Amino acid sequence: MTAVDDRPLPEIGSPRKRKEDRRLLTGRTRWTDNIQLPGMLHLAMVRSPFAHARITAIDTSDATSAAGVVVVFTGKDLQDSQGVNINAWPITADQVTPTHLPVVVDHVACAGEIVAVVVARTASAARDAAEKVDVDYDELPAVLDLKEAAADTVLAHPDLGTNKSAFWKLDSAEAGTGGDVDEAIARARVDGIVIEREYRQQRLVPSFMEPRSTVVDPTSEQMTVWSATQVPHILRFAIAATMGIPESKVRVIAPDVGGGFGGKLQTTPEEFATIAVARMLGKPCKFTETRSESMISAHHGRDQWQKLTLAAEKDGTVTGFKVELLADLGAYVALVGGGVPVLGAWMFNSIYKFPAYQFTCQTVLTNKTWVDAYRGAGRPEATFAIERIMDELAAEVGVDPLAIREKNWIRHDEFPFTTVAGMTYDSGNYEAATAKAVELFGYDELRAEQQRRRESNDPVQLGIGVSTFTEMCGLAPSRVLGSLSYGAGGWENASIRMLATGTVEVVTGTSPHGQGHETAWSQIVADRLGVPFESVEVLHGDTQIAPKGLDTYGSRSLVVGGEALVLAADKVIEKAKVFAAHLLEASADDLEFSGGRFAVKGTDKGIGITDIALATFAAHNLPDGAEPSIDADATYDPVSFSFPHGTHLCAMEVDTETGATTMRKYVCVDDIGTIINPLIVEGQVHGGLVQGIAQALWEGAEYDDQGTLVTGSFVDYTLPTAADTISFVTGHTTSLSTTNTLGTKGVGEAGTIASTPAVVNAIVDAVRHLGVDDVQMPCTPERVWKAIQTAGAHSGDVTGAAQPHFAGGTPNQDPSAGATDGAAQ
Ligand code: MCN
Repeated sequence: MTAVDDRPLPEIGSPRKRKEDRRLLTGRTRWTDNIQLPGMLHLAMVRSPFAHARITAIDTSDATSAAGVVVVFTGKDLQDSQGVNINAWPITADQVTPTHLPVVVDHVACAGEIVAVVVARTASAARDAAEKVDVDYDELPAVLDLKEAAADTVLAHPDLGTNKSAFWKLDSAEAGTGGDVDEAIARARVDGIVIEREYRQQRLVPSFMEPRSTVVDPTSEQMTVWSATQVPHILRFAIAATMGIPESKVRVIAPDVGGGFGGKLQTTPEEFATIAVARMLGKPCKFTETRSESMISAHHGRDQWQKLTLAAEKDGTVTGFKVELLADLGAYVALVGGGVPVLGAWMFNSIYKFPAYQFTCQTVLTNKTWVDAYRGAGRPEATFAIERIMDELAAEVGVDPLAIREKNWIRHDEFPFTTVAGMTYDSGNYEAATAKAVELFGYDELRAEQQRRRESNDPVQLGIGVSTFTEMCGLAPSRVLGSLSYGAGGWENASIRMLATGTVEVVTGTSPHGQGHETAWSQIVADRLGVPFESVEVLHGDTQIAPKGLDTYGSRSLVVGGEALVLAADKVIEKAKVFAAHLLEASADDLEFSGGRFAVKGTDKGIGITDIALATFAAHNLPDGAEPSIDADATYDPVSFSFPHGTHLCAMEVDTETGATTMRKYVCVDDIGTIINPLIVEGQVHGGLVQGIAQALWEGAEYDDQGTLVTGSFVDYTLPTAADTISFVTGHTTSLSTTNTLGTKGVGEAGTIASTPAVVNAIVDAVRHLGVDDVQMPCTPERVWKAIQTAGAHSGDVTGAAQPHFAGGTPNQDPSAGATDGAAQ
């Protein structure tokens, strides 16, 4: 990549340490909960212990008279002022969407719902008094199991008459993007292979570091809301749309936010309740949740049943893939909750050339915490399903899992490629990424070790898990989102202010919460404008400072927000060129811009862009009628998504006597186009990997028969720590994206998307010869042990272990075409 001229880019690709780390690591920042305002009151939420109930009475008298308490509000008290939690993505016109009040009035649809709000002078007084609120409930039967919910025998919301919220379908024959899947399956039943499987995506809790917190100051004409959110702009919109406050009278600030992972891509009951109370009392108010509250009342992720039917020829060439999803919404349809499973519709075919495809999704309401985006949102589920079933196909055909993938994947010379789901992938090179992963992994050596262990009947068997993936990230494009009835666009905005003293102030509509945008955006601008990295300052997360923006999620910030920045920088250069020509007394056509300087071609006359900024500030000598500014603003809406891809390989040891699993080696090779900051990317990949591996091995939100979340703390919800993981080996290949000028593809979710199936495939591979063909996630030792016992099979069958694996890297395809090595460590 080069900038506007052929000057090499010193910043893009440089492993800069994050600018933001100094204040974050030394504690010199202000989290929402640190905010103290004069006269501020504190809220505590009284939450329902029951999953499904009617409220028959609430006695607030003891709580109201408790020390330090100012007032206690019930849902009835807040009825006219609290707004409503919105669903921004009704996936069908007839979607059944229960009304989601922040503080319920008489019906509780899941444990943890807010039934009253205690307001006190201190947070501890509010919490103590919350225990004194006496609520009478009539318990109702709760529907907790997804399949039972689909049967409609017990209703999560009796007044709705059904638990079924929406049915959504994508069929390649109907869409004209492929053949008829049922015909393909029928053909395969006669003279091919049909694999039928059902996989469970368990519930997960997006465990961000900083619990959610909101401070509201209603004391001036413009209300200020600080919130630990990923989406300050969406929150401002939701407040305006549902609470009747004009957007101009609301300022939302997301200060430094301690992670989100999709869990803070939400407008929450707690935010609305805090705003309503603050406005009613005319006093600043704060609410910060405890970790236990967070686990039960911040939205959960995943929770699906996936019924899959794969049709193939006897040699393993896939002829059709049918996906039937049952997706749990929980008690309400959250902000984008209905759309998350549907996002997978374009990804179940992944990197493959399937001729026929059908995806259907039934979303269902239950009496559990609502479900919404969690890192990857729709794409990890899809990748898991296809990568697990491709392994089953490989086992059935009797070839190595890599060979079955190679037989079916899109070759690098076939891009751009329109898939059977109707998505056009702009670029990619699956051969290159896989060849590199195979090399870094030492695939053949590990397969040989696996063979030895099987032959010697070693109680500790070795399994090798393969997972290839692609994903659609960079949400945008607005037109596509509109066609899916998404309630907003997907563009992003950036502006650049060239200050008189040489500082370049960048305002971005993205809202980072751990991704390092201040650093990466500085690198982009430094290269584009030829200014020092240190002189770029990035502002974000405040709707007053950055009024236009659509925030951070869906690995969209670089490919959409970063590109907006490039467009704004190019506008700055164009504007500055006019002034440069005037000041240098030259024709604009004779100027060239390089290294932050305009020079008259063939002379040593020139002027720096920061000098032009100063000249426009002074405005003493500008062309007649010129606007004295080179500042610029740009909004970018891409024509398509970006499609990162990669190959992950995982080696797991499985103790067949205890079911214990140990990770031996993990290699991932990602193709994310141009890398802006390799250090940030490394961090993103590592974090993503741990989250995906955690779904495979440890995490799962479990409810008891009463609808109580029994994994409601970190004692029971087994979030991994660094000590639970190994050192990952990462590498990169590069095929440039053609949907943005930087050639980049997103990386924020990539690690999570591919790693879950890699681990489960490795575990199953270790014990497949014992008759095991699935272990439900999380693959705890107990589950692995039971799977081995249930299979009860003989040992010594080494089917599939010694097959030739992969022709990529051999002359029939050129895996290095279009590829460059990345930083393998
Ligand atoms: N990057 C890069 N080169 C690339 C791609 C990305 O240098 N080719 C850099 C970007 O400049 C940016 C970072 O990597 O600094 C992530 O970029 P991107 O892929 O655009 O993702 P977003 O910034 O939009 O972040 C969202 C993504 C999502 S969806 C989840 S979930 C997630 C994630 O980011 N949650 C996170 N990473 C997280 N990291 C932290 N620390 N905390 C979270 O909550």
